[in-house]
Amino acid sequence: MINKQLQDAINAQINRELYSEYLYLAMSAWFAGQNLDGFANWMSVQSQEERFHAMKFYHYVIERGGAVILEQIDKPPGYFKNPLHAFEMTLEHEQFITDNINKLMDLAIKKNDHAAKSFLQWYVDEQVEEEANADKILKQLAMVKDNPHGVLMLDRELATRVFTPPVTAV
Ligand code: OFO
Repeated sequence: MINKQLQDAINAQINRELYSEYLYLAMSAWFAGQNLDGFANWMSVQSQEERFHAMKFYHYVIERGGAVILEQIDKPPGYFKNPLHAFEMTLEHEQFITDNINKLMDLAIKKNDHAAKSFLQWYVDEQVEEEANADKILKQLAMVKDNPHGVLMLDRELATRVFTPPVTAV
């Protein structure tokens, strides 16, 4: 049975993951409106990953005999100054998520919940990748600045991203 405090903290994280899904979907829509379909694809895949993150928590709470409580999801921004701005926000958001995953891990350690620690380790590792992915594209965008040729080249590359659910799926 999951500890109530841990259950509540995971429910709050489910909400953050669902907000992440919503945020990246909003970014995908914005990029599509800019005719940057590769960026839109990347954000759409990112959005699907976030749903996966939320559902992995969701199933875990149920499996541990807890209750999933869904809360209202905040409205994401619908406008971004340029691609660089969207990726600055993405990296900042992922750093915020990492911070919250670390807090969840701190709580699992405090409660001496070994199962939760093992489960949360997947997210700790995943966040390294989440931040690195956003940071890489942000740095590439900073390199090309407003050069349309560079932005279009990057757009082609981001068009190749596909969603592959991790094999460790709960
Ligand atoms: Fe779920 O990792 Fe991004 O937000």
